[in-house]
Amino acid sequence: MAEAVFDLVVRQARVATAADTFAADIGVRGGRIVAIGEGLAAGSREIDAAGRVVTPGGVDAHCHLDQPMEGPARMADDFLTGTRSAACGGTTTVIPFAAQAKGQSLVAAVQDYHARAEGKAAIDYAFHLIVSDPTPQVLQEELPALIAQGYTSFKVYMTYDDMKLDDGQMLDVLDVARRHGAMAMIHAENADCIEWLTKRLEAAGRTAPRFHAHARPMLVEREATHRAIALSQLVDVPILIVHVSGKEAIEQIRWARSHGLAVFAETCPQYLFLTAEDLGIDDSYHGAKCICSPPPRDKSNQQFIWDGLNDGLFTVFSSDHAPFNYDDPAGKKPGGEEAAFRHIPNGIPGLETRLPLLYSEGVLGGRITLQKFVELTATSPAKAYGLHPRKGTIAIGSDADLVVWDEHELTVRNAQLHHAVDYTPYEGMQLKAWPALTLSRGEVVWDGTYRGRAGRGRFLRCDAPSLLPKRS
Ligand code: DUC
Ligand code: ZN
Ligand code: ZN
Repeated sequence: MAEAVFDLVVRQARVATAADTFAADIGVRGGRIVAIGEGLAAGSREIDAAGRVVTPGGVDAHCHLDQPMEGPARMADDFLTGTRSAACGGTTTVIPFAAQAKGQSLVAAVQDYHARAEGKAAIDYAFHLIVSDPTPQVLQEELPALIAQGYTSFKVYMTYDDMKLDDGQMLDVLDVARRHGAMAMIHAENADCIEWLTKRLEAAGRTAPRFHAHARPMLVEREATHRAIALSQLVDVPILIVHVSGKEAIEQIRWARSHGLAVFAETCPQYLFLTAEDLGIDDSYHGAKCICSPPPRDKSNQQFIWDGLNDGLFTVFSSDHAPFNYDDPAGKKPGGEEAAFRHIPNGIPGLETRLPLLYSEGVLGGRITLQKFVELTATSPAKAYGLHPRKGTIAIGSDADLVVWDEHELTVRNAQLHHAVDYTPYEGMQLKAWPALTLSRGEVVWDGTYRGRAGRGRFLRCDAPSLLPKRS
């Protein structure tokens, strides 16, 4: 038997990157890709990928895990169950949020979040920050210091009472992003419009889950998207608008791009595969399962999202996994009761289904190319948040984070998923593919059975986002 040259060789893969598809063996040593070629020498371990597409492991750049919440709400997934679920769906890097509570120091929020991840994460992880209280201390000291330490992206909210910033505060934090080379992510919905509509709906007794979508129509997202663009233009800094839901917000982003502004955008599976009808066509409470913000729109908007994925409008495709149990006083039934939509925690699970949904309906459904799939789910998110080329691609020197795909018919069943949430919004959906294998730094973490281990995931310090202009 020939002496092993590699720790692992993945043989005869149809390797897909954001640029190409080609047949090759992949040689792995020390958790990294060290050779790509034909007829590589033997590995201590060999995986036969003949005829199989092999993509980079997914980078889910927008998910919420064990994020401290106001009131009774508690996220169902911590770092253990969330990263386990991610691995089983082909994702090998997650970027959840270290969220500053108002009155809290940003550094304390980061320390607390590290404690939540440590010993639990099964795949590698970085943190975005959420800035909810931009005090002078945060703006002048904490945020610049954290950016320099590898937390190079942060999210700001234009809605949610416990998170939202006014326009002046937005300008202040955007200015920090510009001066220190961070990526600013913006949740764009107009808080005052939402509150005004919510009160009117409540006064009319319209409090069933489906009215969540009535309280957050496209207009409120469109207005806030335009305002975010204007604020970024004033400061002269790139921004990334997260969870874009449909046509009118897309039009604002196209307008910005046509004026030469660096406005990036993200969308999520819920805007391709759910509609407002999933929040209920009558007053049934089950619609609470699909309450997220912005809400899913109508069928016609789904096509605008597909078009935006295809033509470069969107840079990133993330899950916005925000896991709350349905039948749970800490979840979608606050205090154990069916509640008015205002009180239902926003968010749906999606870490494990993100890649299979897009691969099945996008790639195998003939809507996007395999290259586009890799770009949106791995390469561009890694570039947007300073993790490329370590993550997000198949190249010499990159971590051996790989997915071997199995194209077969299957039905999504929550019972077969690995998160800790008691439902999936995609229950019963027919898919055409699922990862046969997920490798994280060369270790098999999913082969039809979860093989990961709590605590094997490593914290990743992010470099300056490579999508941003270089700073001199
Ligand atoms: N909306 C958010 O902004 N964050 C988490 C989940 C959601 O629906
Ligand atoms: Zn958001
Ligand atoms: Zn989110």
